[in-house]
Amino acid sequence: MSDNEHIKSYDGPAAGWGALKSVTKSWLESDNAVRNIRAMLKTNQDTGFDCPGCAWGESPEDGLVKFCENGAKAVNWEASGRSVDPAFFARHSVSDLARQTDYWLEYQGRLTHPMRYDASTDHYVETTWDEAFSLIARHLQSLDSPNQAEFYTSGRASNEAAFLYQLFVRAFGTNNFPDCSNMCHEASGIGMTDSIGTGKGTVVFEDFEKADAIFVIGQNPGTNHPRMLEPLREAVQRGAQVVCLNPLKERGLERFQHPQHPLEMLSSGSEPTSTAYFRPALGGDMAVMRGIAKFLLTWEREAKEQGQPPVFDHDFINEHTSGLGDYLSVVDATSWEHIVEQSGLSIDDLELAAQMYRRAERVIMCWAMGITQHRHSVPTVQEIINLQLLRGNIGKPGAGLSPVRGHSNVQGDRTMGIDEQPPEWLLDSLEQRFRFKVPRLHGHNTVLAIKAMEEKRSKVFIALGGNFAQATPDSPRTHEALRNCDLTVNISTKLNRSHLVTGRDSLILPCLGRTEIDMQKEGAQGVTVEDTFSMVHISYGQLKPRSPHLRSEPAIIAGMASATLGNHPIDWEHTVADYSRIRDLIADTIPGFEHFNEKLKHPGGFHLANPAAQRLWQTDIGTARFTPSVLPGALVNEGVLKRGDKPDLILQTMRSHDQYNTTLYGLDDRYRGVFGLRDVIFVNEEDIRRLGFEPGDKVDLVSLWDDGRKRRVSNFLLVAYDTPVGQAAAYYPETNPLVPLDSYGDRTFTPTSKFIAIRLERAAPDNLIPTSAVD
Ligand SMILES: Nc1nc2c(c(=O)[nH]1)N[C@H]1C(S)=C(S)[C@@H](COP(=O)(O)OP(=O)(O)OC[C@H]3O[C@@H](n4cnc5c(=O)[nH]c(N)nc54)[C@H](O)[C@@H]3O)O[C@H]1N2
Ligand SMILES: Nc1nc2c(c(=O)[nH]1)N[C@H]1C(S)=C(S)[C@@H](COP(=O)(O)OP(=O)(O)OC[C@H]3O[C@@H](n4cnc5c(=O)[nH]c(N)nc54)[C@H](O)[C@@H]3O)O[C@H]1N2
Ligand SMILES: [Mo]
Repeated sequence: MSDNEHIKSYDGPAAGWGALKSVTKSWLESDNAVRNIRAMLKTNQDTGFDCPGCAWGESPEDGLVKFCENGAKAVNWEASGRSVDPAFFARHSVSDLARQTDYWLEYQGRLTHPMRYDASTDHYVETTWDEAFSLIARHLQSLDSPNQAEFYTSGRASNEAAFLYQLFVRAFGTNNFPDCSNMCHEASGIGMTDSIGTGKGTVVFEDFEKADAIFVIGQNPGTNHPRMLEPLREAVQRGAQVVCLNPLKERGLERFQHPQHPLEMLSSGSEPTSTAYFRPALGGDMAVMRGIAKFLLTWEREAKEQGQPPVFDHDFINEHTSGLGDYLSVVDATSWEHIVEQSGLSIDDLELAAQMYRRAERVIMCWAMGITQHRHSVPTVQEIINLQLLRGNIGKPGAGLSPVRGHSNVQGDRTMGIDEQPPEWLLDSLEQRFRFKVPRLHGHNTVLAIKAMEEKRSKVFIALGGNFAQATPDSPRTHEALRNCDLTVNISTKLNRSHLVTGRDSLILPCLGRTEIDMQKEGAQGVTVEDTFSMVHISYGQLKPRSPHLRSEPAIIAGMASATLGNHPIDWEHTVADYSRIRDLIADTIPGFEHFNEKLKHPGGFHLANPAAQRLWQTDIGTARFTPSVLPGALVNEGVLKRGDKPDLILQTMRSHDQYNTTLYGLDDRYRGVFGLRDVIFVNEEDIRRLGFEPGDKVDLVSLWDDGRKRRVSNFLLVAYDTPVGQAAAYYPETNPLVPLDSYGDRTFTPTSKFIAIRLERAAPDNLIPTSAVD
């Protein structure tokens, strides 16, 4: 393909025919077409398995299978008929494999056998489960302290796997639980817990049917939570407002056609999903929220003077909140100039947004990575909450907070105790039930784990799923840190780069996916997950496992645990013979899960109570809290500014329509008009010319930071794109080498993946072929 052919505009609506075509294509091209279609029809049904895609929930009354293009891709991808078996590893050395793209690696198919790295030949060789478990036990037992091991979790792990894993790791003696959540919704958890006493969303599915306005902030549901488009569209149809805040005009938010409304598809009509679309600067959302609050305050004062009904919900504020006075003082002290400059919105736009907010009696605020992957993400989340508190928009039907989670069980994993800073009640509860001294010292998050491995303080790295080497920031540096380890272990379904960045010893432990039948000693097992609305339900795999050598995640954890700890503190093998035994342990220790096995019998599962949704505030002060944060001065890091480096652009790193995090299903990004290529940077045409380039030029992206390290990715195609001036975008994970390890959110340690100061340089002429291009 020539460069021109990679870029075409996409005029159709989101979902609709394009999505259907794409799903059909991916089904028909898959090597297991019929089996996959059958599998897909079983997703989200009572007897089927939970979609391994995103964490969006369903209405419990609605028995319909929800149709979503990207869920279909996730199922197809897992049910691949190709195999990465011992013969594959005999053909390819690790150094050979490391030269392949991420797309190629996962495309090779499912891992089938436990494999051990042999450094003398640079090949993975087949091993047995017993040998693998005793190698792990030997390494763990030889450490000077349990805190020299890191136990990573990716958010697809079921509740049963996560609970067992945390029990094993704590019985071993550490709280080193870096997890994908550290890179994801950490700010939502921290900000919400401080302000309202719970870290989870306060709404359920039905609230979307009752809201007068739904704000969608820093989120691209058309790609990442496609099933969310339906309630958004229904909201618009019944006259509610959907207000989007996003620097990019995301197709899924602009217009949407639902595949299950055939008439509409025939006419190729589509209705607008959003009724207002504001395009702030990257990192400008706190300023937007502050601007809305400032308008509300102005109108509140005017109403008071004129004897009109108040704008604020004073009954709610008096009964349920603290700190209004201090908050209003910082709102007064924040200048309009500062708000306008940082938000990137005009005063007129801010006023319009404020009017839309004020007119709605019931408002839901949804947000995702555009909010959480910034340095000031916690105060931004808290400013969203401040606004909601002003008008009593938490804990009433049709209103509330909805941090839309990513991985299908990332929320459940935290509930089960995957937490490097565990609450005391959890540790007490484990100690009481299992009678061992639990470690109290807080452990490492993702960034701290990388630093510990870099400095050789940590020597063993074990990953329950995910792709740590690619999902994390500062890639070359992180890879070096992993290579420092004595042992790296990955429990995975498919080959990825984390398997190729090995410690001195390294293991690949292949596991069942969620689509597969999980047969244990006492029968076929189901596993549970918690969705973004705190609904917990059980699901059963339907497909024959890809290989007879695969084990389930709970079985693998039990194997590692019994090799390392014997039958302490539980009989691991007996427990995993029937997962209802794991659920009994959860019922004994985690609040809300009493009678767990019983409750699962209810079709659709059960809802974990959310105290804030009932206006019960489990904060240290017993009420919800207004947080009076000052708007940050400059958003670019002080160190960069001190060095006098002026960034050409601010870069956000995001997902294409054809990927699931580091898993690339393909190289297209249909809605953004990019085909067959991922090394692209979207830049406003005015910026391209200002910087002395032409659209279609090849550039290197150089990241600006103050530690003297060089961070660069090469040969990116410059694409002229409708993005605000100064605000660029490119895909993750290719751009992770640009994210400095030390550039993370205050309190969250979440890498600032949506705010990287960069310079553009002309790419060297001798190497102009982008690394991800295919013909
Ligand atoms: N198909 C598919 N589904 C997925 C995933 C996937 O990779 N593929 N990943 C899953 C996971 S783990 C997660 S966390 C979620 C991620 O879901 P999203 O958060 O939707 O993912 P991103 O692609 O990172 O998109 C960020 C969006 O925020 C906008 N944005 C970026 N910076 C800012 C900002 O400063 N302010 C505002 N207002 N907007 C901004 C971007 O333009 C983009 O539209 O999706 C989950 N679901
Ligand atoms: N620059 C930048 N970096 C980011 C982000 C960003 O927006 N920008 N987003 C961040 C976010 S929100 C997240 S959540 C992280 C994601 O980080 P991770 O969760 O670590 O990454 P994934 O790409 O989701 O993991 C994919 C791998 O999981 C394995 N896998 C798939 N299914 C299963 C299963 O059922 N069981 C097991 N054991 N393994 C399985 C497969 O081998 C696959 O290769 O990345 C973060 N990194
Ligand atoms: Mo995520």
